[in-house]
Amino acid sequence: MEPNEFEERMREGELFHALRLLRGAWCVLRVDGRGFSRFTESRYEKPFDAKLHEQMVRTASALLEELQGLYAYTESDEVSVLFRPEWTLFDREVEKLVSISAGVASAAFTHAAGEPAVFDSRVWMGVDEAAVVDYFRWRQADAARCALNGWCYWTLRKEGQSVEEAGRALHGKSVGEKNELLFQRGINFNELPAWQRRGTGLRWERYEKEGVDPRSGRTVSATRRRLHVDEALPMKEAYDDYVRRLLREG
Ligand SMILES: Nc1nc2c(ncn2[C@@H]2O[C@H](COP(=O)(O)OP(=O)(O)OP(=O)(O)O)[C@@H](O)[C@H]2O)c(=O)[nH]1
Ligand SMILES: [Mg+2]
Repeated sequence: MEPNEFEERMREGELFHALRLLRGAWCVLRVDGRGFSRFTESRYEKPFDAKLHEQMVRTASALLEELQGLYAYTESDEVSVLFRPEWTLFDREVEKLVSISAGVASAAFTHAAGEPAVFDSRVWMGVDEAAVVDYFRWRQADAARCALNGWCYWTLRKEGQSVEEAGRALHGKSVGEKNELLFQRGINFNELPAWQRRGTGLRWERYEKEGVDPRSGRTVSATRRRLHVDEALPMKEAYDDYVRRLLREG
């Protein structure tokens, strides 16, 4: 067999390598901690731990910087990173993007936490700005739902209820009833830290940096950019506006 033929036959096994993100589509890479229910069990406060939150923000920062994303949103053990339709990193190869984002997240989190942890990754694509706004509204609604459930569940467990008892007590309860359950125990859900209820956003901001030009000795000003972390995101329609502004300003 010709060497070239052999090479080609072997390459045929790399069936997914040609797969690329649709040209012109907005895309989001979402990484999620693998088995974090177990990983967090003995290491972090329940339902929320500020230390885990900080480690997730550091993971989100690493992803934004490394992949040159436009915006990152983190809640619980996940991070979504948004990219523009014209983004061409790795020629939009799906295998590269999914594996490298999972690798960056796993390395950054492990470094921040000091313990090995692993993330998976997936791709979401949207046809226009409205779809991107819906995507982030969807993840924020997930954050709100999980925060309310988590607070109710762990409040009952800390009162001494078993897994089954707490599950039964919450089964079929409305959002209002869950808020009331917490309120009766002295917890006002709406006053809990915003990052727990709404998630956290990371975006680029521009700033002016002054320096001295070594040739002329004159003070000059240059525009730089740095990451800004929004720990108190708006919610619902106001969050839609926040995302829309980001897409336009970039
Ligand atoms: N203790 C603690 N747990 C947290 C915190 N934030 C997220 N988690 C836990 O992380 C888990 C995330 O849920 P999932 O991603 O659905 O579950 P998982 O166990 O990671 O499973 P896979 O993602 O499918 O591998 C939940 O069980 C949360 O309770 C936190 O601040 N403190
Ligand atoms: Mg997970």
